[in-house]
Amino acid sequence: MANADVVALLENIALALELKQESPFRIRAYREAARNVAFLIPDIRQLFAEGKLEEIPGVGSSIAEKIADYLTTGKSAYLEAMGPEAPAGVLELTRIPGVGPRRARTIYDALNIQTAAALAEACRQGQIRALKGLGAATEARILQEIERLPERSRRIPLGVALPLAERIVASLRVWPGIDRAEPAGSVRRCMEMVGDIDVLVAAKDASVVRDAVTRGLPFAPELIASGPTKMTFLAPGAWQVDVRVVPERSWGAALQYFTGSMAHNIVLRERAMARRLKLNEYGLFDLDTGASVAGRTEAEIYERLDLDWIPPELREAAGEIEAAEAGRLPRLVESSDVRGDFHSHTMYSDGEAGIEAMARAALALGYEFLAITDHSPGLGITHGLDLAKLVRQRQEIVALRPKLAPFRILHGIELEIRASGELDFPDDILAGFDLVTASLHLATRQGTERITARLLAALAHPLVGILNHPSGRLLDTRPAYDFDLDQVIDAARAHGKALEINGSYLRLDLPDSAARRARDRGVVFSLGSDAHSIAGLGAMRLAVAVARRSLIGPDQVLNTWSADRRAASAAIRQPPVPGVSGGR
Ligand code: DGT
Ligand code: CA
Ligand code: CA
Ligand code: ZN
Repeated sequence: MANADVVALLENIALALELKQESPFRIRAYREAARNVAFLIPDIRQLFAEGKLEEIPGVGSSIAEKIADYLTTGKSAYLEAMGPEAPAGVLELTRIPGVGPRRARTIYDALNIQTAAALAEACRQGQIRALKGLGAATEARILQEIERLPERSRRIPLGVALPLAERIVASLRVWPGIDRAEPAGSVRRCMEMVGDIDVLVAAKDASVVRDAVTRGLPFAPELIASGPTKMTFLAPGAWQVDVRVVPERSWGAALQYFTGSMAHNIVLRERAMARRLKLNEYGLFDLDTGASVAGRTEAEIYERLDLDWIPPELREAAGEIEAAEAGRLPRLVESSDVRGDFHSHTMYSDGEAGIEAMARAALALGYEFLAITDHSPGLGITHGLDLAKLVRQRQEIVALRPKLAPFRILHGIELEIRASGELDFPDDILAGFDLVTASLHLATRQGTERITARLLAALAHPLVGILNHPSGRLLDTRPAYDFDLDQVIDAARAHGKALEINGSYLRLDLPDSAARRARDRGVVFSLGSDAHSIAGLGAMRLAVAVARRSLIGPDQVLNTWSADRRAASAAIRQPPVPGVSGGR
């Protein structure tokens, strides 16, 4: 598996750089590239052959060069030049959330532990708490994370599963003899992590579908099982795909059934029984006569059960059926409501594209505006905007505006909330931005009170409008920091500030459960792609998906508001600061 080997190479380089205490910016770049390669759909050797390595998100010319060297020679001159490689065991241990390279090294050096299983055993015996810089609480957390490892590695992030599912159905739809193809299961429900990718196909003949799967996909699938109504294959990345074949007349019933969730379906089946009807994947039938009463479309099934059609994102038996019965399902925000993006990066910090390219890409998406929010310097010396870069960026944006009008480029900033709770720029500089968004990336283990206080201080600051990725969790790899969500929600509400729903497929933050809580308390949200490249702007749809699962309607989403309404909001409007003239 070339992709997995390249992931290991990039992780090894990151680890070597980290042990040498190199620039955090470079280390992070390798780590992000490794993650993106891990989630890559095509075979990386093919991309290399086509000269397309730099199209992988997070892979610039310098990382592409290292990958090319490795794919050509089977080894890495760059890695070898850094001296003897860290033992494989150290890298293995760093895969455990909460175990960084330093800790891995300490544990390896002291106890010669090289595997997660051996580390779990050492935790149980209380050997880890005795090591320098660790302790009983850390030991317990490490053990807990190791126990959750098998479950983690099996599931697929939505940001990988959704585009993959869509590529598959797009290829199947155009195959002769295939009438319809749609994603189903948890992908269609937009769960943040999915177990596998379910695809439903309507065709007269299952052998046609088998041909389409083996010959019509943009990659070579590894067929695991193939029967008359169901096929299972692995896509590159070893992601499992289930394809089910149904006749056209059962399409709606099958789509409803295979979308789930199981809990939602059970309630629906009981509802059918109460009406002397039987619901299954073939249709909705009269119990007495056996006659079919619905099944071609999903809508007619819900209608026949006296329900409004329920958006798939809500089908979790969590109150949606009662709401559909009462005609009270809320209108959910849609991608087409979104007028712009509040979170994006350019080459001025760690993005890959320039301002104009990003803005033109946003324009091509039909947006009215794009906020450029590069990092403030606190995240790493070479990384963020120093004052000189800030001035150049402002000049470039001001010069671009007339070229792109009426499209609007907002000069924003992703401002670090420092470990002390101070913000990374003084007020007179902040006052010059069109939009100030604040993030907490550093010192994330201070404990509930201090972390919460830092978040509250940022929300209370009159010049800060949006709190980015408020929980700090990384999907499947790092838990949220320890903070008081309810206090953050209340503060956002009280100050009229927005909480972000960050669509980066590595984050999805706020997560749906937390966003739902904030939604119920009337908070306004900003949706952000956190794009670091042109393609990254596409992550907006994941933010929309999380918002929909959280029952959020357009009225609670800043991105859907008119320019006048946006400008009047405390999340964007800059109150005048005495003695300072704003840059707008
Ligand atoms: P996942 O894959 O674990 O993220 O979750 P799902 O919901 O996609 O589950 P999956 O792939 O096992 O099945 C897809 C849908 O098919 C599921 O949501 C409901 C339906 N389904 C599958 N097996 C059964 C079953 O035995 N009974 C019922 N009622 N529904 C089923
Ligand atoms: Ca599934
Ligand atoms: Ca499945
Ligand atoms: Zn960002």
